[in-house]
Amino acid sequence: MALAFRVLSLFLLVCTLRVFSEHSEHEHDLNGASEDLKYREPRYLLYDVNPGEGFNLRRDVYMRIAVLVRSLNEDGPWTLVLPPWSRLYHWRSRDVGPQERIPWSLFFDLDSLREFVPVMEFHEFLEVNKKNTIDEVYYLQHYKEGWDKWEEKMDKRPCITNPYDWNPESQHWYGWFFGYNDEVEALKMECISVMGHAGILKPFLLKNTSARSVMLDRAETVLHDRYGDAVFWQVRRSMRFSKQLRDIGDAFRAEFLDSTDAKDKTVVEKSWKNMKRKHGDALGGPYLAVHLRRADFVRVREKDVPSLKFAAKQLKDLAEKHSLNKIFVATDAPMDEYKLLKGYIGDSYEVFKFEPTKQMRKDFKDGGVAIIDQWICAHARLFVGTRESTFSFRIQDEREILGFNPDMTFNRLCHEKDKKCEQPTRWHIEY
Ligand code: GFB
Repeated sequence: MALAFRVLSLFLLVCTLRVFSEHSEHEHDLNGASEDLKYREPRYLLYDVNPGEGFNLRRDVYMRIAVLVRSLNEDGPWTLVLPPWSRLYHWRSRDVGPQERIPWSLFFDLDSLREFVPVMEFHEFLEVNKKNTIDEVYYLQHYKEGWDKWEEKMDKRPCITNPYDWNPESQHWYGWFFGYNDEVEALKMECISVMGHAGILKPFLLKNTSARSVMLDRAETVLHDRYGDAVFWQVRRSMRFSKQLRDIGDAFRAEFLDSTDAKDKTVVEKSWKNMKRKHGDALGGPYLAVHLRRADFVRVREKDVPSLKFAAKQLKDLAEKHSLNKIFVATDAPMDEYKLLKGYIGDSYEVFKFEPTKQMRKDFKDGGVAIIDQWICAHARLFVGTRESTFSFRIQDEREILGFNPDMTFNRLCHEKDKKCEQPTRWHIEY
């Protein structure tokens, strides 16, 4: 048993190093590393995010942690364990089967992620680990006393709130663990107050613990090391959607929107590393795409969400200005609201919405359908989003990667009372 575990560990380590040594954008080269470093057993970094956070902020937290794990690999082999998607607040469809323990491979291309950093699914980690325990969990929190001056610091502190429970029988901690709460426990759990960037955790992980598997809970507490720099964009570029979802989006574009990559100048290279587009390289399909965030936004961001009538007016004005007669609508609005919007737009424009088959909804769940909407928006000639929605932000990044003219990307709908109607910040891609 022990021998089998060591052989499997060595195999994983070799895979990890292979992925790493193929990494041309990587500054560090493990081929030149000492023998000692090459044959050290891999360590595993797991993380989770505040349960209330949505899908697209979670994608952003992945980026922060992926940069940390890449940096940890300068010292020895670490693998990032991807947190399964379970019970997200917005994923409420009841007729699609359970929306729990969803692996990342349903939504993302893991080979592409691995071109930035070694990753594995949580179920793979459990197989390799051979036991259903995580060695150490650190629950990140802010400082109880608040702060009056920004400084990078972290300290072990008593927990302000603690969602983990001590199990006196097993002498372990139990908690949510991405919906694996019946199966997985932790050997140790402590709270850390932290103010700073993700990189602040590196010395702690290297010097203050030698645990094989370490989990950082509430990982959104730490910030991006450098927001918007070339490394930020490398990890963002590596986050390609799974091919099956892209294919569905592409088929919809071709059938209804007269949009193909060859015509639209949006052909992607096999590896994101070989794709360095300039602004204006991409043309996009002959349609205007809108991300119209409604649902809870109508309530919590009332000042940013226009009435359906005013949204329709803005869309018609933009479509006319850019001579586009097809409008694609991505929205989380209920069907009756969508129909109202379509009515307000009128017959002068063809209005489309992606309507998945029953089977697609079962196979890809709410998350997959949302990604298909994002993919179709990313390929439009002109995109207009919703203020402060991370869903819209991720479409904007995708369009930066494809090489659109920023004027055709950084646009948003405005509330009728918002006379200034300030447009989104332009976060441009860096190579
Ligand atoms: O992605 P997300 O974090 O963006 O959350 P925000 C919105 C979720 O709603 C998505 C669904 O993950 C989708 O499941 N959704 C939104 C959509 N727009 C669309 C769409 O056009 N098409 C489809 N198919 N689905 C934040 C939340 O949302 O809003 C926070 O993360 C909080 O938890 C805040 O609720 C108010 O950044 O827009």
